[in-house]
Amino acid sequence: MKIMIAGGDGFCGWPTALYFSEKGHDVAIVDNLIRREWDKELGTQSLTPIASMDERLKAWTEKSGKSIRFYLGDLQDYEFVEHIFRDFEPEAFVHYAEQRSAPYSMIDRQHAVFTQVNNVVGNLNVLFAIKEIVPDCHLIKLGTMGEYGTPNIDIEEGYIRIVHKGREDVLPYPKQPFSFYHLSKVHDSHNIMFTCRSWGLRATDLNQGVVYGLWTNETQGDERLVNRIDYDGVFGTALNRFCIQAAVGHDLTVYGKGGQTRAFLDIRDTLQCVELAALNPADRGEFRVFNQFTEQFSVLELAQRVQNVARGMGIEAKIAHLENPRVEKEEHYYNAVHTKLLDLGLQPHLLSDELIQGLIETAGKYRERVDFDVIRPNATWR
Ligand code: NAD
Ligand code: USQ
Repeated sequence: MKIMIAGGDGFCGWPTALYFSEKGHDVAIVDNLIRREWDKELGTQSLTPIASMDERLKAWTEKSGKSIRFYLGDLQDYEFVEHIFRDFEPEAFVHYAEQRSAPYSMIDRQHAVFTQVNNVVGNLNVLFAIKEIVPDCHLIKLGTMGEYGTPNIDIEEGYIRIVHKGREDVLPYPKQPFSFYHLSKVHDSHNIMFTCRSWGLRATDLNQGVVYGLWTNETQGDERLVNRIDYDGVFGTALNRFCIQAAVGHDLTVYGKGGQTRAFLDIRDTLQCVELAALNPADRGEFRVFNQFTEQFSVLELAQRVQNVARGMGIEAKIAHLENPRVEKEEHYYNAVHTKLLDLGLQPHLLSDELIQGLIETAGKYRERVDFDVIRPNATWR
């Protein structure tokens, strides 16, 4: 399959590109490398040192004998988007290329506007390019479980059957997103749904939970292929952050009570889910929604789990309940359906103590790269 991975320099995109390439697909990466600029803006860096895109691709060819094409450019630039679609003619377009940090989108007006313009305009350009150039191409779009918020009823996969005043319909599930970033994903979902209905495009919206882990088969064994992993207060995410904090002797930063429950998955399952979506495409005109996660945890549960594993390694990690910088429920009902990917054959890697220990060990190896000053959250929702 000819598959284009937009955002292929990022945390999910890089291992996805290698995974598909290893399986023999014809892979092209699209990225404007802006994620590396956001690191500079925030005065932080990936815990792991990451090679330049040129070095990464050279190392992959040396290791695998396979090559991956790279298109450097911004999805907000329609001339560029038109060019890559005409040149590569993808059968599937995996769209990871967005500003994905909720705290980044909440820094100030400028960051909120940037996030929504970058994400919504980039996605719209992709939709127009598919319509004009490769109408049969399957759009596999990364959405987020955070589009739904935390309603006091079960979360369904994209749609809910509603009976109202004696009439019945299946409607898009209500959205109560957590941040301007999460809102950008809702806007994307609406635009994609509209174009499936109006233009007959085929699309799968993968409402992904928080991704943890680092290692995948293809990113191991050569320093130049190592994936990025974020630990800072803006791009770092809950479980990975806690493991890195434990390794370097920082308190585990639980926000508020820590009863916030979210959906989680291992990065190896991200690759599996995207592959399952690609191998089982949506029909023309279909806007398909999968909830992409394997388990639910509260933030405090995860911190306690990391604390226990660390203790077994001789590390005493303290849990600090910081004042919550976000506006979110700290105790709430949460039960999200996630059967569609399992039905397609997903074999989950459930969270294990070994994985947590592995992350703590990796963080220990790179501990001199950790800057304590960027760990605490500073973007506030209020
Ligand atoms: P990331 O920031 O590591 O990677 C995103 C990549 O997209 C970066 O390499 C960046 O340079 C590129 N990019 C951003 N805007 C671009 C543009 N306009 N044009 C071209 N390239 C652009 O993010 P990630 O963690 O790999 O997340 C990938 C996707 O998955 C995002 O859409 C995110 O919303 C979604 N997601 C991530 C998680 C998670 O826990 N990491 C969870 C759920 C959903
Ligand atoms: N949290 C803490 N301590 C921390 C970091 C986070 O208590 O040190 C809490 C947050 O308050 C929140 C929860 O953990 O309640 C999750 O926060 P997060 O930073 O791990 O993840 P989030 O902001 O939700 O965003 C991440 C990705 C985003 C993706 C989303 C999936 O950055 O791209 O869309 O996970 S979801 O959460 O399902 O929306």
